[in-house]
Order: sequence, then C-alpha cells, then structure tokens
Amino acid sequence: MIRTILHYPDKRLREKARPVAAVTPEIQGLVDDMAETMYAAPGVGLAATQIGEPVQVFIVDIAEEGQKSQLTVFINPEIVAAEGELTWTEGCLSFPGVQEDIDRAAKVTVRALDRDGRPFTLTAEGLLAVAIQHENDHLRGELMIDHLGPLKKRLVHRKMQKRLEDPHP
Ligand code: GNR
Ligand code: NI
Repeated sequence: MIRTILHYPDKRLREKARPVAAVTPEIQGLVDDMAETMYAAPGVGLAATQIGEPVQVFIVDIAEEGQKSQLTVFINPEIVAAEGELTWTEGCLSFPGVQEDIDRAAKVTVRALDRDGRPFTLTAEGLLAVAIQHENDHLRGELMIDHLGPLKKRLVHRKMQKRLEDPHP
C-alpha cells in the first residue's frame, strides 16, 4: 500500500524513531509499504519516520531508471565508521522542490538488520553513503535543513511555509 509522505514542517518528522524489537511480519509489511511508496514517489531512499511510523527502519535504492533495482533494507541501523568529506546536492521527499548542497562523510560503514532480521555490515561511498546518512538522520528526527547555515535554513523554511499556505497540486 502506498503511504502518505509527510512534508516539512509536520512535527512528526521531528520524532525520534524507536528500535525495532523483532522483525515481525508487521515490520516486513511496513518495509513493503515503504518500498512501494519510495518507488512511486520516486525517491532513492525513504525512512519510516517520513510516513509517520517512528521506528528504526529505512530503505535505499540508488539504481537508476532502467537498471535492475537494488533495494537495501536497514532495520536498527548504526553507522559504525565515517571518514572523509563530500558535498552532494540533496533532495528530500519531505521537502518537495528543495535541493541544497549538504556536506557529509564521504564513506560510511553501517550495521543493520535486513528484511529477514539478519545482521549485515555495509561500507558505502558516493550517493549510497549520502543516502544512508540522510535516512539515518530522519530516524533521529533530523532533516537536511539542519545541515544548512541559518540564512539558507530560514529561506527553505519560508518556502515550505508558503507552499503550505497555497497548496500545490
Ligand atoms: O529521493 C531522494 N533523493 C536524494 C538525493 C540526494 C541525497 C539524498 C536523497 S534522499 C531522497 C529521498 C528522501 O527524502 N529520503 O529521506
Ligand atoms: Ni529525506
């Protein structure tokens, strides 16, 4: 089922996600809804927080259109190593129409459980590393604008506020 993606400044985007106690069929159903929602959007990642479910689950698929999909599911993720720096022009499904340059670690190692509850460790660079950090932020209630300076942050806040006042299609 496709779920509704919350848009900033919805307060639920600021909730801290709780760990998943066990990877139950209910959690797997949530993962499947998230995948359907992400592909429909479309986006390269989605955190459960963005659909109003404050649990530690996010998904990423950086395959381009026409390529074979490479969905990766992260449950109770933990970034255990980060190194280097890079700047990426990021978007967020919770900030429609917004694109900003954000500084991140260039390379991250993340430990998580997969959709079957099995632990895995993944080291990522480039867009995958960026997406993992972006989604991990969502689970902590942090958003891309929190990485901007005060002037840019205010500008984006105003743009989103205005969008709320005169709704777009
Ligand atoms: O679809 C998305 N694209 C994207 C591009 C650059 C850096 C991060 C992202 S994540 C975003 C989907 C989203 O909002 N995930 O939380
Ligand atoms: Ni996002």
